[in-house]
Amino acid sequence: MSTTAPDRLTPILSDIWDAERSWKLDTYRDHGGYEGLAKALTMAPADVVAEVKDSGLRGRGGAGFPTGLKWSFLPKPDGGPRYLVVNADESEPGTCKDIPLMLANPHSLIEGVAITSYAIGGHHAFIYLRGETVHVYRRLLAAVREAREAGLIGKGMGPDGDYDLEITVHAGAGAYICGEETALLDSLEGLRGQPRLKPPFPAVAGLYARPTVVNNVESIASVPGIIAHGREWFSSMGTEKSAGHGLFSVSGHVTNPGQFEAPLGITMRELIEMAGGIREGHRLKFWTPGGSSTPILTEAELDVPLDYESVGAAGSMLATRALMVFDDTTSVVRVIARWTDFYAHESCGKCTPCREGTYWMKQVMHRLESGTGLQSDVDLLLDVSSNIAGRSFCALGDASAVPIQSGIKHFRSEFEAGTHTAAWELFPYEASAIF
Ligand code: L3W
Ligand code: SF4
Repeated sequence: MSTTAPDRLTPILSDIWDAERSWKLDTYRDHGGYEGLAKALTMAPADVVAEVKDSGLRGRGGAGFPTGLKWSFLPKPDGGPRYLVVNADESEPGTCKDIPLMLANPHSLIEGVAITSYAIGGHHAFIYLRGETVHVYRRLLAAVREAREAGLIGKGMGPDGDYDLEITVHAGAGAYICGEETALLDSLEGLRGQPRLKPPFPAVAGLYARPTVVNNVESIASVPGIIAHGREWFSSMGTEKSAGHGLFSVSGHVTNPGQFEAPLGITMRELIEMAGGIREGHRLKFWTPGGSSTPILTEAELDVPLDYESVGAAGSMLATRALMVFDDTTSVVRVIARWTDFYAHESCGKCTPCREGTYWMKQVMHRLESGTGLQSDVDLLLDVSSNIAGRSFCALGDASAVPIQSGIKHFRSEFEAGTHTAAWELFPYEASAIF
């Protein structure tokens, strides 16, 4: 983690990341780890839910949905199982916060899993991990074993020894769509990972059709601090509607890319400064607030507070705070062509607008990138993308349209520079009438 400009940093999740063997139970406990769980187990589960709800914590996986509110959607206990599933399938281009968190301090997640499971009345929790990250898988398995051997999870937890919790770490096969919560649940059940129709939401019918809470890694790892220090402590950071602290992942053309943990509402200008500035001799061209799925922003938005409301008002989304920085050497068309390749590759194929549309946008982007696009291609991209957005089965389709639409909005001339006039475009006839 970067250590510059400490006055604007709030190293809470990342406080021990630089400590020796930070991933070990002893290190975590030396820094107050598992105190939140001990406290939670003395509270009524409903009070734990209320504490998280009142803290203002919002989901850190992209949508920003209020975490405690989601927990409170679970129906009343009926004697059957209910589950917590942690979405650790971090795959969004530019998003790189959950994997470092799980590597550097897996126990902060495990403690959060134990508190959350207790709060919702679950006795079996799953951590669904991106398949390619074998090193993270091993680290989580070792940490779960450590916690179990120390009696922190397993049978007979709490002062009265009447609470049991099992944690299963599951490695997926590496598909971006499995980060969509219902595709994740299908994958976890052993099915092909494709989104389900919502409603019912997982809170009502999730894993094995039972009530299930699905939360992002960072959301769950934020819970122990809230319980240990209280709702006011958490809500005193950030803004009124976007409370607390979060990991801001600054990557790309800055001098010192990295993770910067700060209150929500910090600005991109401050973060770029903390990251050592734009690399020497260059100027900022554009940036993303939350990975490739969020509309790009430019220098004009550098002072926008990075909270859900302000970034939304500026025409984008805070999402996962994957702040990718691009300087004046960048070809916008090339970047967006790579992102479009990504969406075309990761489209699960379930619905036609996304399956076919991402394929066609990819073809057109490649033409523009190689300078062989048609004059009509820029408008064709806008047409295809507008037939995907809002007409697809899940957010992946909408996301694939975002970079193209916002790229053309800001840098249309660069797209047009990739075109030339083809012979048939000179004639007002249908191509089929000519050939
Ligand atoms: C019960 C209701 N539950 C909503 C729950 C719902 C879900 C949460 C938010 O996508 C976004 C996406 C990406 N009763 C409910 C209810 N819920 N109404 O609230 O739901 P939703 O559908 O708005 O979001 P989501 O499916 O969680 C997340 C965007 O984030 N994104 C992030 C990508 C990040 C990664 C990664 O690598 N970590 O993939 C970037 O832009 O596009 O819009 O739990 O069940 N009435
Ligand atoms: Fe699959 Fe794309 Fe349709 Fe989502 S929008 S269901 S990823 S084809």
